Amino acid sequence: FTRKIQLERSLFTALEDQSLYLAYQPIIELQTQAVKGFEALLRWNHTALGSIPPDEFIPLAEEASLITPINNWVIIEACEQLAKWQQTIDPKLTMAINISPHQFQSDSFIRTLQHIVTERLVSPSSITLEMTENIAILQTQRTVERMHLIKSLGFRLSIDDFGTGYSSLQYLSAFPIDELKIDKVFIDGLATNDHALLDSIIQLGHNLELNLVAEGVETEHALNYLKTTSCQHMQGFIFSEPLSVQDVEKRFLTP
Ligand code: G
Ligand code: MN
Repeated sequence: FTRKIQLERSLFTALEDQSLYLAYQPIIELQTQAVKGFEALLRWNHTALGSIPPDEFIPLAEEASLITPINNWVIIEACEQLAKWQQTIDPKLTMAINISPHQFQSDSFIRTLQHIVTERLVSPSSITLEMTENIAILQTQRTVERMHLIKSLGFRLSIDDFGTGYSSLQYLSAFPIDELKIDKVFIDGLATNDHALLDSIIQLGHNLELNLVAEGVETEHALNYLKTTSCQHMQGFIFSEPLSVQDVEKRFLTP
């Protein structure tokens, strides 16, 4: 109880004191091992209590009505960071940003996207918005319309944790999406030579002409298997954990 109150109070200043920050995990092209871009991941390093997982602080932020400013900050911050790295590292770099189902339905989310476009913070075609399949559980028609609006602004759309949520495949042809991120559970299966579902998901994505990203790749074995498939990209500890801005620049900024 006291921990909860302590966390909630600190959340009010977490953006200002920079204890809330973004970590960036590289997304790699499987065949060339080249860095395609990064996924921005929200992290909180509390001054007294240390690292607080998003699962714990996101519900608190929702309760304290801080979730909207935090969500909008994440999008703007990740876009501004990408604009810098496109200038200093590689102009073709992309950024993936996680969007919650609630955030997806909010007007301030759309206004933030419009702000990025009108202020030319970065090209929207280099931004991929990731959402889980659960986004479609309710209000399918409204969801599809909203996706078309986001696409018309020029952003890319991706389904995160694919294969673990909403079980209907029907939405795949209704949604104007560009990419599937294959959930880690299907990659983990490779350890026991269990690749029937992984193969099927890759085939499905391929048939729908979607870009594919394998998530949570941790072993050489999994990496080698993926290289034999038509999956284009991967993300995982085998290449890199989520990194701080400084660590990204140490590793990828060649003087
Ligand atoms: O829901 P989403 O797929 O966006 O979550 C990504 C999370 O997975 C991040 O918190 C990230 O730190 C974690 N992650 C990224 N790569 C790996 C990995 O190779 N192994 C494990 N266990 N976790 C990972
Ligand atoms: Mn994600």
